[in-house]
Amino acid sequence: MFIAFEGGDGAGKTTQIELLRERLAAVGYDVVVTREPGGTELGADIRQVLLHGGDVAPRAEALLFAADRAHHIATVVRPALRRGAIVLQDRYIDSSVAYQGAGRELDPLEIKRLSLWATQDLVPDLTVLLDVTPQDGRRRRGQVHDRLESEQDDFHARVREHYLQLAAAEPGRYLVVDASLPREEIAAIVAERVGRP
Ligand code: T5A
Repeated sequence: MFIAFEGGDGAGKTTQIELLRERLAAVGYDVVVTREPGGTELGADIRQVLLHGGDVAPRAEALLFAADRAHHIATVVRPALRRGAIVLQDRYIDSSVAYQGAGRELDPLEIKRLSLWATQDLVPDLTVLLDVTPQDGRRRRGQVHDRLESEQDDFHARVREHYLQLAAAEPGRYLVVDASLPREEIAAIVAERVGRP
């Protein structure tokens, strides 16, 4: 089972992934927690350039996220899924569609096609979208902002809106949760949807 967690910066993805990991591991599931960008050694270098380097042109940014994804899916995620593990992944294709497609105003459909090519069409079984307002996300992140997080609230508003559109288009494959709920309440909603003990 492949579960992606998506949402604006500071939505609480890392927190929820850890709570679900604990729950699944406690009953003996093989659980792999990973993230994009940066889920591999190569990805860590790409992450550094993307989030903490200098200026990157929008199309170069889209290609670098896709390159990280291609390597990550081929070398970490597909092998884990093949051996029967549950993969919990912090960000996936929808991050590119929302941030580069809607946020940077590149064509969201082209961005999606690029990532589907990069991953040979690997689609998550479930995507958990933690819906956070730009203001709440900014407050939760505190003083530390990387290159994408430093974008203005209108950028983050476009990202949020596009995420919600993606979820509305495929309700069977998405779980949308209000990220302002208490951690344990969100965790219970996610656990119920995942449907494992
Ligand atoms: N990006 C990424 C793209 O533009 N395109 C792409 O294709 C990809 C893959 C990644 C950046 O790159 C961009 C998107 C991002 O800008 P990142 O470091 O992975 O950077 O950033 P985030 O994914 O945003 O990670 P964060 O750590 O900032 O946010 P999380 O993981 O969503 O949130 P979390 O769990 O760390 O929580 C944030 C804070 O809120 C608190 C936590 O304790 C923490 O302090 N919190 C709550 N507070 C109140 N109520 C709750 N329910 C809470 N849950 C957590």
